[in-house]
Amino acid sequence: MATELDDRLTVIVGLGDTGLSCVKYFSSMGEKVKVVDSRDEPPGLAALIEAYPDVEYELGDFNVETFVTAKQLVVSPGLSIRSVEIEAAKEAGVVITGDIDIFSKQVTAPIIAVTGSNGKSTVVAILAEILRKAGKNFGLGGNLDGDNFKPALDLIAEDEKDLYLLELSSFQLETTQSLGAEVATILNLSADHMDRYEEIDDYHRAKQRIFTNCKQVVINRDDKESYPLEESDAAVWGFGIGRAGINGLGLLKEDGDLYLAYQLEKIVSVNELKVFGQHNISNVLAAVALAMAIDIDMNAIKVAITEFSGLPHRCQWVANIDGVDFYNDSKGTNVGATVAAIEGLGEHISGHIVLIAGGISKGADFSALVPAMNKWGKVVILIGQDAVEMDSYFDAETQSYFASDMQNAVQVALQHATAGDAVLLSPACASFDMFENFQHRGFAFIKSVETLQ
Ligand code: UMA
Ligand code: ADP
Repeated sequence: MATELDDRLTVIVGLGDTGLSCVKYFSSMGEKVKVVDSRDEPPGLAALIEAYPDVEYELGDFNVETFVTAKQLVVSPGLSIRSVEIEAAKEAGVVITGDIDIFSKQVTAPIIAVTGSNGKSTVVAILAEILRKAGKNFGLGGNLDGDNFKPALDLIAEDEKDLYLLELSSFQLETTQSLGAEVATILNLSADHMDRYEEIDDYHRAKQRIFTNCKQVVINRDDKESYPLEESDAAVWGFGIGRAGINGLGLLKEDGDLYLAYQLEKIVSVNELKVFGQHNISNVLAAVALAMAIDIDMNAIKVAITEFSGLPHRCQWVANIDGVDFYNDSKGTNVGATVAAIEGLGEHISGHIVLIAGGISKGADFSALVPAMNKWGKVVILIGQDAVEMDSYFDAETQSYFASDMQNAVQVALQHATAGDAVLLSPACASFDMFENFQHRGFAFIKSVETLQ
């Protein structure tokens, strides 16, 4: 009996980095694809035309017909799967998937998967250093930025790896059915992307998908929201800023010194770390737990964690001007991150913090910034689209000022700082109203600080 030919197309939704990696992957598999993007000039267009001149594309307003008649939709993380067209396709029985889902079905080597509201890139960078020191042949990809960046599907074109280390966002997890990681973690959970989710629970549920069918989990004892909601047989490792329990990483006090420890075994002294702040100790502990879960040699772990000096744009020291230190935490794009940065830096310096914040609020509730600033700060300088909304949260204990741009913000900040204080750019907001991305915002800060010298 003749079988009917399925001439429906795989439709790749989004022509950014993910979209391009999907085109590359499907083309290498001989699968016919079409690409759609709601933008008139998506960033991947020139590369698509050059490398894949035969691939069809549709730009501008989505055509629902393309969606409902597709074989499957491979949706980029920047787009909500709750959009009308994607919902319509789902109703019509079209499979909705994403790059991570495809990746996880394709590879056989173990996957280490890291998500969380904050600290993902830092933990992944520390773990990558550990794996390098241990001589592992591993692929590094997912929701990263900068030099480390590679969409997951681009890793498949490379030579075979022993294991894969993926940073995953809630957006990527939404389209992932069964990751099946060797070890998975939600580092922490606080509100973010509330412009994309109706409720914090939706965001939480998306993050929980990281645990589907995983063999081992790493939980943060200080954040119950990081625990898997579903019971499973997965082995559990814990980390937290407290005494380490069974199968746990934590802190141990001995003769007045504080040590990172596994159960009762000291690993290194906290003083030997180059990064500061409780959030970073937590990040290092998480990376060690993940490394131990896959049996990495403790010597490699020790060397890597004591050498790690932090990523750019994350509480990065920039300069000292007249006794005032300037720190770039442009990657602090939500309230939880900025609170962690204020507390970490506040404990680290002798004076007070002058905070530069603001941008696109993403529907955030900024209340948690107030006690942190009242304790560790003295002045907040607000920039960007939602500066006035942000200002309404602060009380009389923290003075606030508006600045017209980054240059103006650092000038006003310096006027209000005295020797021993620190000026901290940690916006608690997205950057797209004034900058291309958080890196561009961080570099604008660094450049503005340089003009003060
Ligand atoms: N967009 C449209 N119309 C479309 C498609 C996209 O307007 O049809 C917009 C989206 O709303 C978004 C932008 O285009 O603002 C980019 O979306 P995309 O899905 O094309 O993004 P990619 O270039 O594929 O990059 C994505 C991740 N970006 C997002 O999820 C927004 C990158 O994470 C990731 O490195 C890359 O996939 C490869 O895995 C960056 C990021 O900002 C670092 N992530 C967010 C975060 O960390 O907070 C989640
Ligand atoms: P992500 O990749 O999740 O955005 P990063 O490692 O890039 O995380 O750090 C982003 C920002 O989040 C940092 O600049 C810092 O302000 C804050 N941060 C880092 N680690 C933590 C943590 N463990 N808990 C809370 N905030 C953190």
